[in-house]
Amino acid sequence: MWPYQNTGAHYHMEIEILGNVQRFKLQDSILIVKTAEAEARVYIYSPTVIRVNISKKHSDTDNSFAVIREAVDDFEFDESADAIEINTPALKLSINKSPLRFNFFSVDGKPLSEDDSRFGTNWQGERVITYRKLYADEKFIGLGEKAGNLNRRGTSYTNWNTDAVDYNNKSDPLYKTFPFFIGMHSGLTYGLFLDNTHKSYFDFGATTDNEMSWFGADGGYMNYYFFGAQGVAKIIEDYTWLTGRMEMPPLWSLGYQQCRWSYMSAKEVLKIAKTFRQKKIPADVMYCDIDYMEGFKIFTWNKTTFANPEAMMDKLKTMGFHLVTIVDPGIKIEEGYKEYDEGIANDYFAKYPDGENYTGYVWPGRCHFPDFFRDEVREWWGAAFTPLTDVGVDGFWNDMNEPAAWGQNVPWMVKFGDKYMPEIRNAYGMQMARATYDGTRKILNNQRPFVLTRAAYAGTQRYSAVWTGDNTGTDEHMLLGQRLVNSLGITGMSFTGVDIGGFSGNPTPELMVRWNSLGVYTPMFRNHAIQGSKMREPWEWGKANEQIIKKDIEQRYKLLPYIYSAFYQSTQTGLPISRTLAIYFTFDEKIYLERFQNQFMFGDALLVAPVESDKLTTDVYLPKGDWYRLSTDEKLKGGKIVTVASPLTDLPVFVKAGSIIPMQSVTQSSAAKSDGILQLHIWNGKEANEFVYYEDDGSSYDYEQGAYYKRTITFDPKRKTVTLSAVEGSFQSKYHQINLELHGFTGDLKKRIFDLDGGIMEIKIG
Ligand code: MIG
Repeated sequence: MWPYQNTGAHYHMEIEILGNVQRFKLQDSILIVKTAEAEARVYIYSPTVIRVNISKKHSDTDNSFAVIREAVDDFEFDESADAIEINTPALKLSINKSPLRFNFFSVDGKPLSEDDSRFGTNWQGERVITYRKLYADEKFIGLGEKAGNLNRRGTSYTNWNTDAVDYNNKSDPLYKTFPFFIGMHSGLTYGLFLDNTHKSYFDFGATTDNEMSWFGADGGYMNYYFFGAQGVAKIIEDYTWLTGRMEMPPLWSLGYQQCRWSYMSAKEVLKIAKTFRQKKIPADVMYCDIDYMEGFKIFTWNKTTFANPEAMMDKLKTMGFHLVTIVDPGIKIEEGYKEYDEGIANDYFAKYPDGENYTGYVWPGRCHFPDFFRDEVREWWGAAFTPLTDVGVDGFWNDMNEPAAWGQNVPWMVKFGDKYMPEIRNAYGMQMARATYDGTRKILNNQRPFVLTRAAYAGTQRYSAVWTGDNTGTDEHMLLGQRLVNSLGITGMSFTGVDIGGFSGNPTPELMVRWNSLGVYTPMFRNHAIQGSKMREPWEWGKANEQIIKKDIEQRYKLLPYIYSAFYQSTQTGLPISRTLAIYFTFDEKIYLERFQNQFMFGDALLVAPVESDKLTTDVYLPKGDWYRLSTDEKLKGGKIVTVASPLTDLPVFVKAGSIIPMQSVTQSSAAKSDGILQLHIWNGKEANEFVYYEDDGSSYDYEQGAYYKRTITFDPKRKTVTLSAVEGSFQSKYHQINLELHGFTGDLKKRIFDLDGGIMEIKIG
């Protein structure tokens, strides 16, 4: 029937293309459709989320690392001669019977995404691919941490978590796997999440003469969730509804973080921390990279250079610092080393088929690798953090978890849980982060751990922040890093960062200054560098540059109330902190142009234009609307390209007219005593606007019991009022007054300082 069937398949494997529907039935709210070669199962998750699962042979174990929701248990469809039709209030799936094809439409019948009618879903051996029709004006965004342009049209990608040391703007794959993208065409949007941890492929019209896009994996099921909501933000909301959202991070982790491979002794860590305080450069976090350990053995301290970690931690705490320590998965093979002995005794390591433990070579030497796919192993790992937590460490940096051993390749025959490496590699880092998060959360007893991971799979936002691995100290990498952060945000990863300054190489002083100014507007603001590179701390760049960097870091601390509220918003809606303009200006062609594609919104109000360190004047595209330059209050009309000054002292940052930004006075750490005044900034605009202000103790889980402080702040230009709704929640704000700062208004306020109380407050501003 198919002319392609016997014509020399590439791997001498026959191509099996989904043929005609033979029969179908509804069983337990799952529509099961059979053809000669396969069966498809269709599930409804919500009016805008439908799942299609196609397999040659379905098994009833249906495990996902990513998905935390279940299908609804009510399902209706209509049948016609040619098709089975599923209509939800928001989406229509038309299942073509001969041959079996899946075509999605908006409720009013406009095509959102359709199978290529010729090839649909097919197999070559175990490799399963779905070919889709490509629309003339179709653009694609997503896949998380992927190099290249914002618009992924014309490119193809592979997901295979890799220690991508020295990557560049063409490298693929990198460290993480997020098989979720958003397609946009004809004024319509849709999303698609291929929940499959095998090596997977996405081709956005790169190889098919602009006729088809395609995606698939080396094994497993063609298992995708289709999102039909209109609007990129809505699709992100649905995707994070399905795969989970981050929880409130510890406030301290939003402060400035100073890292290096490595600060070599407790003395050095303390010296750096002290220098921040002496120079009055705000900071919250110090890091210990691998050299704090004894022979790189995880969960140990070096007996000479970190002889008394408790004393070090006490001093750090007195100075208002938190410490994050690195952990790698590789457990050194050495009798007498606790984790090795326990892992052997309890059989916790990944195995060869003959039952021997897999051995790879990493920093400690020969290592075994915990099998994080088993509950008991994750529990053991999570409980092993006490040598760190007992002395007061509350941040845990998970590195090398692609997993990376020297030489990279873990043999395909190595078994994790009941699966072999090719099937689960992409989820290993996520399971390590999960074990770390669950375990340390338990140990820390109601305090929030901070977890940071390099490798990840869809859903990792529930456990951990991520950083983009080993970048390089160049302008190009600064801009690429911003795109990675923006793209990670599309796939639920809101808490993200890059190595400010670049991991490899030595940035110029100008780049270091510029990159720090961009770090202010990065969800995680962390400075990190490779061993052997020049020191990177803010005072290493000359007096004048130190002052600029200091001011930038101070700006970060002023913005913390705004940033913390943006994180709260992300816990509620999945919207990231750093938002590609494609979220708001989806069908504005200009935002996809290479020279503007790095621009992003930081929270609801700020548009940030990253710019190279040697460009002191730059073009910025301001989308429709009115904008103000943050530093000068200069008003600019949007919907056009503007040329603006971009000196190293003033990164181009713009405020959307009508915005509300709560700020605070500079403090030296996020926990330092506040002056008690919330600086409430409002920029004039024509339209009413709202901001949800959120605060809690910043460190515990008491907010889950209602110990938070939340109020909606409204600016109404017609009525000329600023209103604070009554306080929700039982937490006492650390601010007892607001200082109203108006921008772009005429006339002066008679009174600017207002005492805060819990009731509705209405302030007349004109
Ligand atoms: O083989 O721990 O990406 O941030 O400093 C290198 C040393 C291992 C790679 C991480 C980097 C970290 C480094 N690690």
